[in-house]
Amino acid sequence: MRYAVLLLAVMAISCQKKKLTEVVEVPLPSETEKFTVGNPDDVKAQPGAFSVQPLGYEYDALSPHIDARTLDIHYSKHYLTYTNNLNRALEATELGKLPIEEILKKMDMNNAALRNNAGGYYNHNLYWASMGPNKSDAPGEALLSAITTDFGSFEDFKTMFMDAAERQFGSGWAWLVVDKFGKLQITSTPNQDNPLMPQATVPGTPILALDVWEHAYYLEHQYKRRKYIEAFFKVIDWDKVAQRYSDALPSKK
Ligand code: MN3
Repeated sequence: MRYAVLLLAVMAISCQKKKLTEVVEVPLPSETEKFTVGNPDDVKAQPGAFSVQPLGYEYDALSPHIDARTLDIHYSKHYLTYTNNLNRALEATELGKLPIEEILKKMDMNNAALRNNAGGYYNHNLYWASMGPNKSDAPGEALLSAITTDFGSFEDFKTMFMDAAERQFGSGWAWLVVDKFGKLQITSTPNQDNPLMPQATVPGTPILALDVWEHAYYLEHQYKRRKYIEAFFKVIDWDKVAQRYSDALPSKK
């Protein structure tokens, strides 16, 4: 009898063990699990001072250089969150009536919520508008001529920009800006800072923006940031960059 009780106890314990093992062995999502690409037009910010800027192309339009899944998550999750948090940070202030560029120029750099989210909103707007499916390989005449004057050649510019993007430590951005003299400069900034903010190392009007946060490339390229930067160069919309260059020249202001 005592033996039977002991046997039951052993069975109960082994049963318990098996159950625990089963709980641990939850199958991980399969590598081949389908990701359904969404529609960028469905992304809407909560009511507030700023709306999401239309992406201007489908999530798969930049594929294979920028993959659809990365672009979908980047736009519909990360960017939407910056937009909603910016609106929240502007509640109960008068700042929301200003254009985003003016908010950035007046930034109180100690206001972390506004700094991160106003930067995150503006930077992504320019990033989306730096890319497009109808890209040309190089800028048109006026911008190409300025690039040649200020960097030596288009290839030199490309190398310098790619290096700045690659060397930005941790999360941040690489920029092509027009400074107050109308000269082109390359710079990079940490986190969601940008060249419009007070205390920028290289202040100026951004005309080309590259997001080098890991969320911009990790699914496709993992740690290989350089591969992502090379892919970005294949989808730059140089016509739009050239238009911003023209608008940013001091003579136009
Ligand atoms: Mn980003």
